Amino acid sequence: MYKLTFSPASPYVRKVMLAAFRSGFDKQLELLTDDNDIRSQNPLGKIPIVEKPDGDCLFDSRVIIDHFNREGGGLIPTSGKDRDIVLTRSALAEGIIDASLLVVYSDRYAGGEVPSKMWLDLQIGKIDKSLDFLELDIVNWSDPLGFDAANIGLASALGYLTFRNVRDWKTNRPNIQKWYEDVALKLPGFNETIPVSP
Ligand SMILES: N[C@@H](CCC(=O)N[C@@H](CS)C(=O)NCC(=O)O)C(=O)O
Repeated sequence: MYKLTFSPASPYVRKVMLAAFRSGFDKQLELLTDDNDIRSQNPLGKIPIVEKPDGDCLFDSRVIIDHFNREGGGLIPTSGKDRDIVLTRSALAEGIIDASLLVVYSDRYAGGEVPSKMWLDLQIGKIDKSLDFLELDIVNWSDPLGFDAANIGLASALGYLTFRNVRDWKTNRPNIQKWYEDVALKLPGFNETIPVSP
């Protein structure tokens, strides 16, 4: 079995779980909810971490997804332009998640102070520009692998924006909305991984 540090709110954990569904690892995934030895394996203190059946630990979400892809396939093309495209789109989705988390953390870790508006504006600006870019680009996201790592990353990013109420990404973005509705219906594991508060 693969052991995964689980949090039902984490968009990075969600990415890993969706990748597990896509590459056939979901049946081999044991979800660990309590603090445990595996967490101490990442000195950065971040989740997700996966312990493989051989006892080795992997972090972060990109590394875990790369592992699932090598062992199960279906997430990242092996070579060529398609690989570059999927990895670049995945990086964009990851950047939206990173900026969203920084917005959430700027409040959570402000220690009672008012979070820096300059910092929040910087992060929100990254999210908005990415969404505007995607509204035009998403129509090109043909997906020969069927829900690759980029699609999974974006599904997780948009779900998190809504869950934490970071940004309204739907208004005036019909192309993203249409893509998301399709993903919500067809992406394996989508419903099982909808974020909830722990
Ligand atoms: N780049 C990492 C980011 C992971 C991350 O930031 N996870 C959050 C949970 S959603 C976390 O553990 N935060 C605690 C912290 O930053 O100390 C990945 O892709 O796995």
